Amino acid sequence: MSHRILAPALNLALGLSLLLALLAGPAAAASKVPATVRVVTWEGKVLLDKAVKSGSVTVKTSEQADCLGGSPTNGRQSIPGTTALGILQQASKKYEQVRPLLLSNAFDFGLGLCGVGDAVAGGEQWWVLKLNHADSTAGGEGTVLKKNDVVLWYLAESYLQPTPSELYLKAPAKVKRQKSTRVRVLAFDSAGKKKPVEGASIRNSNAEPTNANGYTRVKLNRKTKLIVRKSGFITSNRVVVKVKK
Ligand code: B12
Repeated sequence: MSHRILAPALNLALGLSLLLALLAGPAAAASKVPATVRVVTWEGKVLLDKAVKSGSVTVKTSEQADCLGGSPTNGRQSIPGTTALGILQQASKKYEQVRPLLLSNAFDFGLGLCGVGDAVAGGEQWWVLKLNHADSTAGGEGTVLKKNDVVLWYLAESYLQPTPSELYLKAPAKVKRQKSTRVRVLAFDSAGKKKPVEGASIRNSNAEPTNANGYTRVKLNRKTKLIVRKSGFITSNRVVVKVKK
């Protein structure tokens, strides 16, 4: 082939690869998926409840992560894609209260979570993973996330007891000052089936406990973080309600 024919072909190829590189830039950025990650303990402590964007990450494993048995070792492992463990690792870079993570590599089918900051599973305690309010059937790095998914890592008191249902507070993001506004409390069981919760009190409000359908009314006069705690349940999501005149 002569140079005269080759030159335009080369130019075209170069131009195309430049275009592809330009397109790949935003595509790579777009591969980060926004989702919510909650970290809650059986004592009702909320370590984190945030929207976080995450993608592929690298995590550290530790020989001290013995909560699931086996023989974990110190090491590093990359986790491709956006996963329930990846989002927790991403969050731990940003939020001090959820670092370091204590992870086990003792099993060939996946990584196990033993600790988040000071909350380390000891004795019968264990970290439960829920995706969109139902128990995940895979471990943290096998649980793949889609946009706006909700991940819950819950430190349960004992694997000998059933995991409590997860409280869920449904409230508007904005209300009118001192206007009585209806909110609802539901609870999701391990399979993700929801039911209204009666008799739940909403923290930071002077609302009556919820009725048999899970409803109550709140009146707020300033921006308020609402949350529901009830014995025998996993503490709810936090709803930040803004107040307008
Ligand atoms: C008992 C059990 C548990 C117990 C283990 C503690 C105990 N002292 O018994 C507890 C309740 C802690 C547990 C937790 C979880 N488990 Co489990 N568990 C089992 C089960 C039913 C039996 C394991 C066993 O005793 N094997 C016999 C012993 C001799 O073998 P072993 O290799 O030493 O067993 C150990 C490991 O299996 C380890 N282990 C148990 N579960 C998990 C999960 C992960 C991700 C890892 C890395 C290790 C691990 O703990 C066992 C006891 O030391 C298996 C199902 C099965 N039939 O294998 C599921 C199973 C292993 N668990 C599974 C899952 C998904 C989980 C959770 C992610 C559930 C959740 N939604 O939270 C969590 C782990 C979350 C985390 N912290 O990272 C899956 C793993 C699937 C996968 N490929 O990812 C399995 C296969 C069940 C299923 N869905 O089919 N589990």
